[in-house]
Amino acid sequence: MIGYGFMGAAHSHAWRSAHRFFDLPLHPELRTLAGRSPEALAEAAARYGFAQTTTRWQDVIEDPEIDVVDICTPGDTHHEIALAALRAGKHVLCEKPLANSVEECEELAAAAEEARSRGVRSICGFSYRRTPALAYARQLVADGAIGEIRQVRAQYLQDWLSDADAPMTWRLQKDKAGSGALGDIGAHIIDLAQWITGTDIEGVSGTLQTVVPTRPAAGAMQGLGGKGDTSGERQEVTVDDVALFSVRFAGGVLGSFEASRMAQGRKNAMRIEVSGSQGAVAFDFERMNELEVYDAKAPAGRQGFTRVLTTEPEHPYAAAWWPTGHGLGYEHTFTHEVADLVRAIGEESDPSPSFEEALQVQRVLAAVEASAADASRWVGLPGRSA
Ligand code: SOE
Repeated sequence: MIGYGFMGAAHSHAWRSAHRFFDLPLHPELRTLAGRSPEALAEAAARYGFAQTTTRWQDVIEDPEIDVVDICTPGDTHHEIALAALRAGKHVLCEKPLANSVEECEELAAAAEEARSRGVRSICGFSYRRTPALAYARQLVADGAIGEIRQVRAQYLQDWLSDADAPMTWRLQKDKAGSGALGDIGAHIIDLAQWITGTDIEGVSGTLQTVVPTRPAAGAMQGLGGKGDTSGERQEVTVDDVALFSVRFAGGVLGSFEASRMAQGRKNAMRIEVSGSQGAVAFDFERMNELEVYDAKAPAGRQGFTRVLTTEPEHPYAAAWWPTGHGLGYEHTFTHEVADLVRAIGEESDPSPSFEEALQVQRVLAAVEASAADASRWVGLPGRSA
């Protein structure tokens, strides 16, 4: 594994636990953790259960004992590491977004396709696909339970940047992260909307805003957010805080999307609602063990969204865990991701989302940025500037 921050912790937990809950053809062993700071690395490796550490990620690629490389670093490093891993014949799990540009993603998708012919598997970490309620929503939509899809609404709302003095982090630097709320969390809802509806987005119109243009250069990050040192230097934020965009799916269905890390009170409100001709499904990650299902055919007077608890053996992934009604958490989505990848490696099948699917997400991100850069599309009201 390369990287040991928030995602490193989530992924390690998944690698440790997947085969203890799911029947998998192979059992992972955590061999090497790579990162930059030797002290932090040693502590993380001990905590996460890795046998050894290195400050050279290339050591992981060169080690013949290593079968899988898991990339948990900022986006600007994904392209180089993933390419090297695929070329060396390692299976790859790469965090989202796959890379920081369409060109890099195209190269990675082509390399993954070539590696596939050598039996090498790759997957991009859009982990929310493995939320039981969302996997169930996809099943319902595919089974025709809501009829023909008419409209999609998606939001990913967080508030960890609401405090203007929250400190600078790599997630606020374009050269490291590629974009802001758009690529960090908007990418998740783009992937989910396409996956749940089974339809690609083919056109967008969007706008981006950086609400807080500078932040304290130093400070104590507490997971996400935290408090910056207001007595010292402030650094420029080079990404968006808020992304709003409309999309058109292939076939003409419209969708509205919002990604924000400024949405006070919304901690991890990743929401998606799909309206169809016969009903609807609606989800909010802050209530991740529930899916709201609406049946338009219900008798008049008994209509309304039904709260389905997706903790039952009938729901995707849930049977591997706890007895009826005992819910799951954020970390389980990663465990499911790893379980699916390990099964695919053992069974020689292709896991998803593939790098090709991640490339399609990147194309949507790039299209939103291109649209947002073209201010001429804004129409001012009479006497007002757009
Ligand atoms: C930060 O906004 C973040 O950690 C994202 O990078 C993750 O992809 C998401 O799962 C939680 O929020």
